[in-house]
Amino acid sequence: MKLTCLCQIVLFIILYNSSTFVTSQDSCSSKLMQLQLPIPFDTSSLLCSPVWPTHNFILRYAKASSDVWSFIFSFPLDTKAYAAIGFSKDGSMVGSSAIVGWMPSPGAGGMKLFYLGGKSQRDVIVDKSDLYVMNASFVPPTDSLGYLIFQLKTTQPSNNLIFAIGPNGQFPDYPQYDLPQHIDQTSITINYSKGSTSQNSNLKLRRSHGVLNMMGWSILVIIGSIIGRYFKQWDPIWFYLHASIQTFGFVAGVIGILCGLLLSKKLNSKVTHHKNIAIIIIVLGFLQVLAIIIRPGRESKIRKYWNWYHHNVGRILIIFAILNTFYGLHLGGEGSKWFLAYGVIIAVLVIVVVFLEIRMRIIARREARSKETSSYSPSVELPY
Ligand code: HEM
Ligand SMILES: *[C@@H]1O[C@H](CO)[C@@H](O)[C@H](O)[C@H]1NC(C)=O
Ligand SMILES: CC(=O)N[C@H]1CO[C@H](CO)[C@@H](O)[C@@H]1O
Repeated sequence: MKLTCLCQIVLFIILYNSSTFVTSQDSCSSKLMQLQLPIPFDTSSLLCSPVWPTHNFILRYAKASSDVWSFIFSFPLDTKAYAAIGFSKDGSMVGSSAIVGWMPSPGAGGMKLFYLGGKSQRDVIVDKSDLYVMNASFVPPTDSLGYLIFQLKTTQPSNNLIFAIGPNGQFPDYPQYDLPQHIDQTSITINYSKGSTSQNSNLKLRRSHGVLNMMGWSILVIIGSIIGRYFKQWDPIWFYLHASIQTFGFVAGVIGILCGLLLSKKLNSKVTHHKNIAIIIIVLGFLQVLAIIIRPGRESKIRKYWNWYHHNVGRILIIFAILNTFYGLHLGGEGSKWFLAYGVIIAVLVIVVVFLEIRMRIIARREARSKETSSYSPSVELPY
């Protein structure tokens, strides 16, 4: 019993050591000794930062002169995937430029520049970039370690860096160099003077802005309206449901729009139409809240006009919300995944509304007919 245990430990140590021997991973504490080739710039003052620990991506860099920065980006090659480093304005992928390196087999590697114009493959364009890259080379000092060595001609490189790793065994091949979509990606902010990194905060803000608005104005408010229009027979539950869902949607939506305003301020971005529609939505939302507060009693004479007003303001709000959601997804350069997901949700809601509307009209007609035949019958009015 003890012996097998010991054997397992020995075996584990051997396996563990051999695997670390084979990978020979880079780290910020190890020197750049493995590089046989001469590096076309001074490496004595390079700072080092473990930019993406999950995949052991390491970045070394230094300011070479007033308008040249030197970089050595190292990553493990034993995963048989491409590795990419991108310089982004705001931390998002769309609109940035990336340097990609790969090695399908020992001795057969490549590096290319790509412009990331969108989140689908046809918008990722090879040999196009906003970066002024000089003295670039791809050096695999071992079969399991790759170095992208390059210089950027810029007074200050962006401190929003993005990284991506490709799917196993798929590479941008000659002659088209179509880049396969990554299986993992990250977006960080780096402080070049310290070498410290943090997760990109713009991205979190962007996500919150998108999700809150989509949930609030563009899904919850629609569900709340459906309950208000088609489930009045569940009195008074429908009212509590309607009021609480709309309040929830309104609060989420207001926070979402505030996130959006903060984001556009931080990024200094010109999203005039998106912003204007958002302001219309928030004004309509406040009008609805106001309408609830000052609503006349059910028996009041002006209640008819109030109903007309409340329902139509709600409809206009929903139309603007759906439009602005799709428009926002477009502005954010979101992939087809998001369009599809939101499109499916809207399609399902439309089908539900059509079904409920038909059902309601059939019931109303039936009751109107029975009213003609019998003298007393509760009147059912279509709530326009
Ligand atoms: C053909 C190539 C590429 C395709 C089709 C593609 C597609 C996508 C898609 C669909 C997303 C959204 C993923 C999600 O929300 O879960 C995304 C996000 C992201 N991608 Fe890519 N990508 C490509 C290349 C790259 C490269 C080369 C980099 C980095 C150098 C990169 C960095 C990022 C980052 C950081 C994100 C998250 C931030 C954001 O949403 O803007 N991508 N990509
Ligand atoms: C980076 O770190 C330095 C030193 O701590 C600090 O003075 C500087 O303000 C930081 N820069 C940014 C952009 O946070
Ligand atoms: C060492 C080396 O090759 N340096 C070159 C880097 O790129 C600039 C601009 O292309 C050249 O002027 C340097 O000679």
